[in-house]
Amino acid sequence: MTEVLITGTGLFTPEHAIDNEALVASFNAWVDAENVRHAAAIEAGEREPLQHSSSEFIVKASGIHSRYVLDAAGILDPERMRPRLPSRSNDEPSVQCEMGLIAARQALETAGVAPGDIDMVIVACSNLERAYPAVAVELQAQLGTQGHAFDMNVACSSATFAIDLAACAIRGGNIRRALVVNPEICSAHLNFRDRDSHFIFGDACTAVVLEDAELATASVRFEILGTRLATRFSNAIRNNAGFLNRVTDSDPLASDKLFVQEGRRVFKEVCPMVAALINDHLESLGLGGGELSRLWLHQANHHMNDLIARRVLGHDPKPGQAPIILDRYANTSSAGSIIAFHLHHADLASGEVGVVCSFGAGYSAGCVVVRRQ
Ligand code: CO8
Repeated sequence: MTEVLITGTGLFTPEHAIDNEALVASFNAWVDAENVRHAAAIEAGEREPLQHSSSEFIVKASGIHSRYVLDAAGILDPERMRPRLPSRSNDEPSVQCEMGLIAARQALETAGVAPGDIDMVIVACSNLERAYPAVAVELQAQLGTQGHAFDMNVACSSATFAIDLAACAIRGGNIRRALVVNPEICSAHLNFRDRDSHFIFGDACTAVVLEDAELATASVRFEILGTRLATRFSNAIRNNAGFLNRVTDSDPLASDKLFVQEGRRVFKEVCPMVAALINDHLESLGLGGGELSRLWLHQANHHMNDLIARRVLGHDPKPGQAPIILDRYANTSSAGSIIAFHLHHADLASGEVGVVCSFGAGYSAGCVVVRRQ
């Protein structure tokens, strides 16, 4: 069977960072102004006062200290509380294409692959800035890749689902090289006025080059031993923004058109689902958790990753065995596990095995088992 390798990865990190203190200060300023505005109703018992957020809670509950965003000023302005991205003409590159170009060029350079040698581009992420033409086709034109390109969305699992698809296309002989790109602008779909979730997300873009092993020239390469995907329907993470909003006459600015979740339920339901997926997948490959050198897990919550790592490894992860990047990046949706891989793979020795695993809305979970060559 054709061997498929990951030969390059890339990462675009936005210039602006917001730490918890700055985010909480802006949120609390908005809360105070709202409570003053509704003082009479609060006094009359007709309305509950809004509560402050706190950095201590955010760190304790999630492990997040900071996040990168495309625009900090708009988010931190208590009068606005959403990023301000200038609109672009149809003749300018789209924002996600621009982020994708930076990550993709880095991944191609690492792999030692020219854009013209890529047969397929998949832009896979939680939110796409338009319905069509596909961002992937725009990226294909900007990069100068061959073949075909398309967009896909499996929320936080978009990257691993796209890696599975690309690996299958290479194994099947339809293509020989693929580029997977994950431009996540989570800040545009986050409700910065929701105390339960205003701290959760950040922006980033990752890229991965996959090749038929016969063509690969990169010095650092990981063989894909297998991929496995799982989905189970749940409303616990939901976003009702969509093209029907216009015709159903629903309020396009209502909070259900942004990210909404029941965080505790997600935690309880997703952790066992993910641990079972990884363990079953490893078993089918004749491997056990004890043989894993690294777990590059989805980056939503530190406690979630600790719990999943324990269930897979059979013990607490050793330092560096399940790298955490959410402390600096927060949850970057599908980019998270790939950022962890990008920043923490080079030290693995030949023959060492690891798992890239993402999970999130849907529910969805994707597992990619790799071995350093
Ligand atoms: N500051 C202070 N206190 C707070 C705050 C705050 N900001 N928020 C809540 N509290 C309080 C609550 O009021 C509650 O108080 P009380 O006990 O008095 O009722 C207490 O803290 C505990 O609240 P929770 O039970 O909600 O807190 P948790 O410990 O469960 O932590 C988390 C909340 C961090 C959200 C946690 O539940 C979690 O991380 N869960 C998993 C979430 C997850 O993995 N989600 C996956 C999402 S990713 C995805 O698939 C989305 C893809 C789409 C991306 C789109 C981009 C926008």
